[in-house]
Amino acid sequence: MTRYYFSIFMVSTFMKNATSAYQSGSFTYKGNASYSDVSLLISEEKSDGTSLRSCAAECYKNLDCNAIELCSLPTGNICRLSKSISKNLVTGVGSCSRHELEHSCGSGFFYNRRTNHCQCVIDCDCNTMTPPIGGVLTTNVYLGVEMFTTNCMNTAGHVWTMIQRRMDGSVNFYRGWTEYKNGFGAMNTEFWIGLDNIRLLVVNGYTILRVELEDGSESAYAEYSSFFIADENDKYRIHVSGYSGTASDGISSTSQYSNNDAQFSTFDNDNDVTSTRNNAARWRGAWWYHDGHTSNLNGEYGNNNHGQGINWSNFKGWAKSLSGTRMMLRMP
Ligand SMILES: [Ca+2]
Repeated sequence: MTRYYFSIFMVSTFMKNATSAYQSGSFTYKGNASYSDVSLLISEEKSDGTSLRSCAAECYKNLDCNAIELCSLPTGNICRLSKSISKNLVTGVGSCSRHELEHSCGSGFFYNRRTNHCQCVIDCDCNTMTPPIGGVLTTNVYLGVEMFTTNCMNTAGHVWTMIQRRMDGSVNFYRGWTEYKNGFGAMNTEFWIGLDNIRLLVVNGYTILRVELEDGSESAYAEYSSFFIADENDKYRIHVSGYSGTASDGISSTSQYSNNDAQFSTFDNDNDVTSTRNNAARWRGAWWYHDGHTSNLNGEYGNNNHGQGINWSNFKGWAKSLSGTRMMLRMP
């Protein structure tokens, strides 16, 4: 099938924050679509005068609209605004013509006009999920060609991509470099999403970190408006700034034990500054250690020995292993 571009009208205001590639506001003809491909936002029948031009104008008013269908039925013409994006050209039943907003985000992606970001097709990252407030949904995350599974949590007014969770001690977190690089655990209990996946999120714009901590029924949080980790060549070195929250700063405080700007270490890959020992082994975890630590969220569950448990020292000190943690990222 030959693809051609069906220019509707020029748009100067709706797309002003987007790159110039979106200035034209044109639709791309995708061929006929079957109904199962469509998430209906509205279905409006007009007795006459429904045209591609007016249908496109309706779509531009709604930032959730990514495609339109113009259908000719015996009862009249119908304009459908669609949220869904087709991965491929679709041919189907009926006499509907489908037109999708033109973009340059690449195959399998669309341009989200609410966030001004390229985004994968529906239900393939946490930005497209809508867990209930305080709740969690599991999804696959596609960032380019990469894919991994994680939890999306709706908290503090945003849907976050979870990168770590402790809740019951059911998963052993005292593991080596390869497992911390690739990830381990179970989505319905405890997991570490993997340093390579965290790095993938960061380079795709997930640069706000939220840490939620639980000590029995007591909870606290820490947020960092800027979060970044380097690649494996620099041992996933961490950089955070812009702390806010109720737990006090456990990563970038002025403490001599602060973890900021440290490389990641595991018991079998010692990248800390202490020449006489491996701090991952000393603190029974895997973390960004210089020497001591002000946080140790991959420490040993239930271990209340000094510095060896799940610690956030400014919240409950070094001799209290927390009962639950969640580390989560989102885009600004
Ligand atoms: Ca060492």
